[in-house]
Amino acid sequence: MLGRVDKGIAGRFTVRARDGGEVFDCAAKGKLKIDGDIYVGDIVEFDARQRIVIRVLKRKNFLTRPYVANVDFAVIVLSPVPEPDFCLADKILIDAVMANIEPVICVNKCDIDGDGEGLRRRVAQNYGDVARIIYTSAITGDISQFLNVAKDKTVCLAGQSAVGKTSILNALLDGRAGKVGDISHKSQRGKHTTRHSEIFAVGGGLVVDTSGFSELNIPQIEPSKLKDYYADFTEYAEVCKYRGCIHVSESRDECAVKRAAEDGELCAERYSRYVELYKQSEQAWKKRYN
Ligand SMILES: Nc1nc2c(ncn2[C@@H]2O[C@H](COP(=O)(O)OP(=O)(O)O)[C@@H](O)[C@H]2O)c(=O)[nH]1
Ligand SMILES: [Mg+2]
Ligand SMILES: [Zn+2]
Repeated sequence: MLGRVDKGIAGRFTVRARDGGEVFDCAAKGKLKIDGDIYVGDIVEFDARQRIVIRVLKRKNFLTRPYVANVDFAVIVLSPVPEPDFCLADKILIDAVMANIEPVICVNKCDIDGDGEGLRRRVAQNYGDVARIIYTSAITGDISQFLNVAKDKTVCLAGQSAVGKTSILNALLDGRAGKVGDISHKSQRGKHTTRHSEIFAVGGGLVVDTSGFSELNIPQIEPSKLKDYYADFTEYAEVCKYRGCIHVSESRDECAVKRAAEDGELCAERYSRYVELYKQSEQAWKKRYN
């Protein structure tokens, strides 16, 4: 039989059959492991009688941080509290674009964002040219923009801990998505409550809740290719002096991307995070291949 992996913890997989939607608690054949061989969202062949996952069918696409397969949108959630991690958002964005998954940025907790100068404005400056941006408040139940994206689609909620991913889902499901974490007051980071990814049926679509993380490795990519995943650089990059300009150590006269960032045409903080990420990738790449 064919089914979809809705959840996987410690060698047990919740597989929902394609026809009928019956749910089976399965083990996996041989050494197949969650987040290594089997991802949440995978379509698998399984033996319903013996309750064993036999093999994973070819994926349409997948992310590895978080591990999730066959999604239409990666919704990257940011919120005013805890302190938004734009570096993490950049990295998930790159991962999504690399995986051919359309990114959406969701600013949650709009109820505490104040007006004018808040996170909404900063996010629009950073990502307005890169992704669709939506605004929600899980607490007040103002999640219609999220619903518009999720309708009839498979969307993955991604982003740092405690931004309200599970809360958004709970608002959609009347609390059935499970426990919401607190924000620990010391670090303002979320406590880890969701330790795994899980798929929930929402209306006609599917939403994957994933565990939050505050740290993420750099993308697995050749440093000189990193720039190709910054759609907002493209129009400037076309007029850089040198073909293949990296937009890092070239001079202002040579590099139109650098110029645009300095002159405020391109979001300066996004550009400087790019330079930082480029340097980190370069170091990691050297370590790996020297
Ligand atoms: N003010 C406000 N707080 C929220 C909102 N959404 C979530 N929270 C709170 O943020 C904390 C973390 O939420 P949670 O859903 O566990 O975040 P997750 O780690 O991203 O899944 C909880 O204390 C929630 O009550 C929101 O829209 N507004
Ligand atoms: Mg959560
Ligand atoms: Zn350049």
